[in-house]
Amino acid sequence: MEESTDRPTKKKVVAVVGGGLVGALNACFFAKRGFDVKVFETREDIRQAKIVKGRSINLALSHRGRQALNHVGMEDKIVSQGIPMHARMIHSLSGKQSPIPYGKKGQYILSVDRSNLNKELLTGKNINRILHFTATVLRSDGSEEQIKADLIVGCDGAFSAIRKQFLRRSRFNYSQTYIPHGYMELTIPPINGEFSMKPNYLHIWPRNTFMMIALPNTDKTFTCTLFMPFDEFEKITTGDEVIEFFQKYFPDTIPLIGVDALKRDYFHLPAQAMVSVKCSPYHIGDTCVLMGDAAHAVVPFYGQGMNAGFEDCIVFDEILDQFNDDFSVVLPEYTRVRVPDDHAIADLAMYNYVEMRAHVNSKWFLFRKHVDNFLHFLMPKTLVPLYTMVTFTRTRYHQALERWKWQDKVRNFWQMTSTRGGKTPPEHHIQLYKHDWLQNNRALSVSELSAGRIWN
Ligand code: EGU
Repeated sequence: MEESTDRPTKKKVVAVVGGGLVGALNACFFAKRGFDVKVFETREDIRQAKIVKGRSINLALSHRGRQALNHVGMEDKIVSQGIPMHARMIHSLSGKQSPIPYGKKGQYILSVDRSNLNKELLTGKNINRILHFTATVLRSDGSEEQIKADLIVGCDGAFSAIRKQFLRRSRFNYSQTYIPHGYMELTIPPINGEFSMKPNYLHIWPRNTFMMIALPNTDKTFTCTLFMPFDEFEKITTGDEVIEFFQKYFPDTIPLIGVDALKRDYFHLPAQAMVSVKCSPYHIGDTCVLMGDAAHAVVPFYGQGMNAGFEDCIVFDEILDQFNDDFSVVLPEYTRVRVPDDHAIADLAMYNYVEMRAHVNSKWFLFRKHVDNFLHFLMPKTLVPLYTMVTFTRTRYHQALERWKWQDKVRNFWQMTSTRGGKTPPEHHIQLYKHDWLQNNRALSVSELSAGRIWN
């Protein structure tokens, strides 16, 4: 609600630092609320750039991200440019392919092109009148161009310059963890102008420590992402060794990528690092707030990095509504509400990394997902797979994490009773168990999960 008597003339200025995915989306959100938005970006304007380097090429857009796009009227456009993935396609070592649906019929995630999405967000009709691209860095000492803003929104990624200012302050918590794995992107070209594998799937080659996934692109290529420990990347030094490695772990992909392309592209770029960042609070006073990777970089093993960052924008927008754009109340409330959820998705992604690396081959992956889907089929209200809550709902991440902890106990209980020769317990047993557990509500701390070890 506009209190036109209090501030009738001047629009509040919001400086969004970072013109990446979250910065550009945030600009749309703030413009829609009637703020005077200025976007600062040190890289060249990607709307004119030919090659955009760094960061992964395609991303999995799911419910949370779509909801955020919907708030700024861009969901339909972006969805129409994405490729639906209704299921995973698990590739075994022998080349056998097995699909596992993501959800019920009609539930799917989308493969979207990062640079296309970024361009669309920067040219969205919501922000064309306020976009202020500049090659100067926003510096606290004002040594470059100076602007006065009522609010600074740091959306400048995992290595945020804005967050660096937070680090100098008392009582700011910060941790960052590099995982031992790196990733490398390779391309599967089309064959005779057509996709060379089934397009509407997220293709996965789970091989414990080594893992590859492939997402479809609109130009009928697939972008493969190979995940493996840096020391393994370094062991491979010649083209022949690359082929030998692929022959051993991903033989069915050699003809798809092509021997020559593989030998060449493997050495094109070094493997990229993955970092997980947690911090709190997300704000300073009533003037500065962090969102997206600047607040919480996550490892990519839940496909939620962009989705979580986009959901930050919705949450902030909802709190602005609730407190009439009063930044002195909105900023602390945003920290209070959002930190537990962003920390939870950072933990879940790290946990999935640890789990996949430890014992996820194709058989195990198929088995686990089928068990989850079957239990969900038996008790749709009680046992919801974690990835379903994360991917297809806006269940708060910290609640999804809590629920998953007791569901795991329920499953163990069920497995225990059934291996003792008992039948599947009737659902009220499960309900009782859940009730008891909720009564005790002594949640496992994250450090008790194996992901916790990575943090310490
Ligand atoms: C990793 C890198 C399959 C894009 C996690 C699933 C990912 C993506 C999974 C990347 C996996 C892993 C989920 C989605 C998605 C699965 C998910 C992972 C997209 C638990 C471009 N992950 N990713 N989980 O369920 O919830 O299919 O870089 F291999 S989408 Cl690691 Cl849903």
